[in-house]
Amino acid sequence: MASRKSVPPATNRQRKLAAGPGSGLGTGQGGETHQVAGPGQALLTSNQGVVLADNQNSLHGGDRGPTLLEDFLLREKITHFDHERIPERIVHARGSAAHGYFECLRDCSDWTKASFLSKPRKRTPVFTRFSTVAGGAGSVDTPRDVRGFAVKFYTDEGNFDLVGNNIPVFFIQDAMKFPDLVHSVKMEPDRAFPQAASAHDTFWDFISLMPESLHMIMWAMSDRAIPRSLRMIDGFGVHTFRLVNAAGQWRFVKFHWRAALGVESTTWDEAVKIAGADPDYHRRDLWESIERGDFPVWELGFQVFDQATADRLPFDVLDPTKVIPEELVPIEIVGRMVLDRNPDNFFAETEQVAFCPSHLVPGFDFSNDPLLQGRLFSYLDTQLKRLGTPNFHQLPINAPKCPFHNLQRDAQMQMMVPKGRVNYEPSSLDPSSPRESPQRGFNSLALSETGPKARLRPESFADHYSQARLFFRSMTPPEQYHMISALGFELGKVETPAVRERVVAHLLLIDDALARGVMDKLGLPPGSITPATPARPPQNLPPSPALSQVASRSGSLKGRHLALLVAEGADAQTVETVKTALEKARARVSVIADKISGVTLSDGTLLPADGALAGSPSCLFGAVVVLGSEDGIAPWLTHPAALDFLRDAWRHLKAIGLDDAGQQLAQAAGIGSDDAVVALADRRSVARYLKAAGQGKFFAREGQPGTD
Ligand code: HDD
Repeated sequence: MASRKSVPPATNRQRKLAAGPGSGLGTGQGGETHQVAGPGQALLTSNQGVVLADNQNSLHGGDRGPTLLEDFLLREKITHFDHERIPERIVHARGSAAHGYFECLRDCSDWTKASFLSKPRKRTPVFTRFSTVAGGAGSVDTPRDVRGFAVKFYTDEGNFDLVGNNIPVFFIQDAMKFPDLVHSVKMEPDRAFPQAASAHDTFWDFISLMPESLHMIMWAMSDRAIPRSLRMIDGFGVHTFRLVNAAGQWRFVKFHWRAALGVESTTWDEAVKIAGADPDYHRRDLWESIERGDFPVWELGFQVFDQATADRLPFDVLDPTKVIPEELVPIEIVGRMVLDRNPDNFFAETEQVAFCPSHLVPGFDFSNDPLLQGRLFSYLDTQLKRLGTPNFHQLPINAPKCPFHNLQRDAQMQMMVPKGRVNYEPSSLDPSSPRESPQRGFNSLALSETGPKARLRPESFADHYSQARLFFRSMTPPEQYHMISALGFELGKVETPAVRERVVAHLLLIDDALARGVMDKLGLPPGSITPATPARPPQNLPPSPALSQVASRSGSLKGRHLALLVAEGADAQTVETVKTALEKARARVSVIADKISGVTLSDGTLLPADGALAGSPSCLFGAVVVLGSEDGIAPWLTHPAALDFLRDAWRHLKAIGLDDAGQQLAQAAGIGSDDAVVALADRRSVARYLKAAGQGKFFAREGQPGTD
């Protein structure tokens, strides 16, 4: 007799869905009722609403006979499954997102008539998606890459999408080159590798022939491209946009998101190890922080300037490969974003969210940046391909939260049922039919644009080196050293010598120390490469210290994830003191023990573990503490996972707190000592450890044995 299983109990999620209308289980207009077995339990149905009697077995002709074509329930289930995947995004395929709100902090009506910026404390719902660029949807979270930072504001005047990155400039100046750039960085077309990595010939070949990319390359080779957490990245709108006020006056604007936690990065070796230890590291971190109520926050800042200021700058504000140093035009904070709710469903929300830089609301306008102008076309086009219909705006995650009405009709997957005879305008048959409003509607600025038609690159876009130099020279020495290492690593993966040399020829124009450092890594003797010939000779612009991410450090432990590695028999009082101090400083503390069941402390109590040593290497944490007892630590003194835990913490420049047993392990691991390696003897030493851990990476350790 074939087996039958009873319907399993409903999950929490199903209960939630069953609780009310609009749940997404096949609703049309005006809510629905589910077929229910009892309180809180929905019955399993087909997509046509037919209750399933058996979800375990297909329909067989006889006990061991063939499966019947008649089985419409099997066919419906399998067909739906076969169609589950939609085309992944050509870039930014790997992403993680969250809901939240934007809170206006300043009346911006002098600058813009956008209502969501008109009143302090006014809140607007947002959905924000972070992404890597080059890898596929299933790729790891920590490659060296730019991070996408896209925010959909559901304003009361329509949706406004701010589709930016965590780097304020871009590789190219004209959208015409975007497909070439993306082809070059993605896996090479014949061999389909490397995945999610720019360290290969085609990318650097393209870069070496496109000097306009060099400023962005400086950023991409900086620590910004290997962030510790998505909660610790800044965001930038990149292009110059326009703000328009109620009187029709306009000013230029650049958008900046600033992470309240400051910008924090991993080291390269750490990023590589995290990729193996937890490929979903950033996604998990974002999700878990929000679940714990530790909501990530960003401030939104505007750089507002007029045409006269733009004319005075030594570069063109329409060129997306240039920043405007905040020392020249200050950033004014206008609001803050708090992400406080995880998506209910990854596909329905994170995957189907459709951002378009063309989604503007009254109070904003575009500039003539040629990269932006190309984007205005590309995103709508890609959403049509990805989501398959011009009705993608009806998906719950994309639909405006303010009323929307128009006379656009039909098309695939039309979810609305418009009533009446009138689907045209002008019309007289239905007085309630929607009408335009010159007062409230979006008006493009009436700017006069003239000139001969031509395919051209403006002369004012010709300086490709000055801002690359400005960036390198604005970094602190450790940051400069990391850039040299990153370039050495990436170019070391390039097989074609001519490509490596062409890149170095550009670096020689940016900064001599930079070029010499990279040449040394590549084994190129000094003087062996002739500098490139620039279209326009680089200038020495004054450095902008604000560009250094070190400047953004908060010094606080809030929001950081620390590991307490505890061996058997550790002193219960010390464990309690350290754990409480870290938690009081608002760090998240994970107890790591030999076994996931926990560890028995000196007083016989069992301390539950959050992770087992084997699956919790120190690369996953911002700083570490090791506590134990003489007997308890003994097995770890020859245990690779325990020794690597400390060796890596040392190599990755982390603050390390150690009791006596921890110091024994440190000695066995052969790590050195410095101000960020703290012997935990009393409360004062715990306070010293907290301070060291709050500083993030201890760069002074770099160059010591056992570090890179
Ligand atoms: Fe783009 C996605 C950011 C230039 C074409 N882009 C995409 C996403 C972000 C950016 C964050 C992911 C959105 C999401 O989470 O769904 N892109 C940028 C920035 C750029 C930029 C900051 C330069 C300043 N992009 C750019 C150009 C083009 C595109 C010049 C084409 C001419 N971008 C796309 C796209 C994508 C995209 C192919 C892929 C998936 C999508 O749009 O929705 O249309």
